[in-house]
Amino acid sequence: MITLLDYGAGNVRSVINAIESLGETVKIASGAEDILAAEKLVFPGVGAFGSMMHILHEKKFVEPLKEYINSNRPFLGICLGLQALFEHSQEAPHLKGLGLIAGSVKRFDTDLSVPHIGWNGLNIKQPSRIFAGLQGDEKFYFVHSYHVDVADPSVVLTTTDYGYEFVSSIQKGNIVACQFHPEKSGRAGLLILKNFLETTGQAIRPVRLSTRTTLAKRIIACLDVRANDQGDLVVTKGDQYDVRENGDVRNLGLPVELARRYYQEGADEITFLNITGFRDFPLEDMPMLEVLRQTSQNVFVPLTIGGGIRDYTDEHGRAYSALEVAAEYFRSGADKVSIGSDAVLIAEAYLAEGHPSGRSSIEEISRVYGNQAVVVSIDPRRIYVNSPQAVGHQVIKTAIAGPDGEPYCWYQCTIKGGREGREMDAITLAQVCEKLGAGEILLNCIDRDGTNMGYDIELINAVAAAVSIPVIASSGAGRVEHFQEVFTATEAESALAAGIFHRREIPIEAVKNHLADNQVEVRR
Ligand code: 1PR
Repeated sequence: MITLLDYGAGNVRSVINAIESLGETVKIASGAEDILAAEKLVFPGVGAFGSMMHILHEKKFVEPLKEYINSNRPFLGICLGLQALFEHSQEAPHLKGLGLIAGSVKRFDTDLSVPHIGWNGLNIKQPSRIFAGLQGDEKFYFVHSYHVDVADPSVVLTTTDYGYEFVSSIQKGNIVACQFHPEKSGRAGLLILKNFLETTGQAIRPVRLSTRTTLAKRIIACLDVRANDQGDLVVTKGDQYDVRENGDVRNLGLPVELARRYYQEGADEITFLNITGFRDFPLEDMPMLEVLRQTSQNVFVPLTIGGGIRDYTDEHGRAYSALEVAAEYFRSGADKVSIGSDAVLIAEAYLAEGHPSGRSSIEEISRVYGNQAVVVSIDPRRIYVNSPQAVGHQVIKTAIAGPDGEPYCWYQCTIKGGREGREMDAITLAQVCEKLGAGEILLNCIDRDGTNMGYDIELINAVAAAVSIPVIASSGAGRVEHFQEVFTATEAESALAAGIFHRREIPIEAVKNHLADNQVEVRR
């Protein structure tokens, strides 16, 4: 029996699913007695250090946790579950950590994008039984803006490189804690979890040891989902956002099945976009939640869900906050939520007021679950102009001239799935959303969507240059060379595609082989 500490973190469902997939049963600790009686304790956490410590005190978990950990029984801390063991954190300087490991938690100080999101390796510093079966060159999934700074090097189990070398896991007696997410790191992650759950086994040092690790570029499979005219939930795909063929909604398969296939084919992340979410209300739209629950039971890479996330009042006059919607998605197995139309409206209000409201969905969800859990999905289209002064928006000089030879363009944001253009440009939107707490930008392009013409490199460069959070390139992938182009001609950390995967034109493996053959770091 595994006891799991659930203080309301975003990834609890994923950890439970992963442990259950290994044949173990999980008991959620409801009070001090459950912690003190535990045989093995897992402490998963994702989000903000401050709200975590507040909840641990509110639930009177702090003293029993210290007592349990000091009893040297098996303990596994994940992400914030690692950071909590330290004395304090720059993320909440006024609050103390558990102080069981000497040292503190620091924000990444690098020119690279923060949060550090994606698949990175481990420099192994000492033998451990959690490494049984690993080669040593596997990559694991990280999503964090802060890392631990250890006072006593003897507890360092692994380090990882991201701008500089940081401690990515520690081991002290039966205590193991890691910054990365084994529950979301595919087969390699499940192996680490399995090794922790088994109390026997030798401490080993894998054969393929690295001295330096590299963050891989991510290949993301995207499933645009909606109900077809018969009311069935299907994966569809638009051509420049038009999903109808001969009047019918294109049906490219079932969401849970396709997600499973892409996981097995090596997708680094999977994104579900409920493309008619703006019409209905997610918490009434149970099928989408069910898709997430089923998928997260056997897909162990990060899941993002988007569509309809906003404050909402239902027909009974019951008001729901976007935070409630996001909470339901996280409880159902999502690791990140994606906000589309609502982000444009929030940014418009921000620019009109000149200051944040503090109550927007982006601010509220990032405050509770951490900014790494909030993706903003942008649906722009090109508007050509003859000079930068022609409009009051951020304009770029383009090498792809307009229909009348216009040498400039701006990227108009749209809402409601491209149906309504707004007086907002994509660069400004990304900048405002980063300020409000978004952790990543999903940068689609209506002009390129479903065209197989390749990504809009100019758009991606313009937005990536304007923000310090990771940018996901999206729309237009048609050949393996398009992925190489986007990773060599832009700063994009990941590339998303849909049509070519749904239509089985190019397998994910072929994309990764091509990238690896061209010296682009990928997860194998
Ligand atoms: O506005 O918060 O309700 O969210 C709605 C979400 O659904 C947004 O993320 C929006 O991007 C998405 N969406 C809305 N309508 C459509 C449509 O296609 N009619 N799909 C749509 C967006 C963009 C990508 C697509 C890439 C790759 N599709 O997700 O997968 O363009 O396609 P490709 O590789 O085939 O070129 P809200």
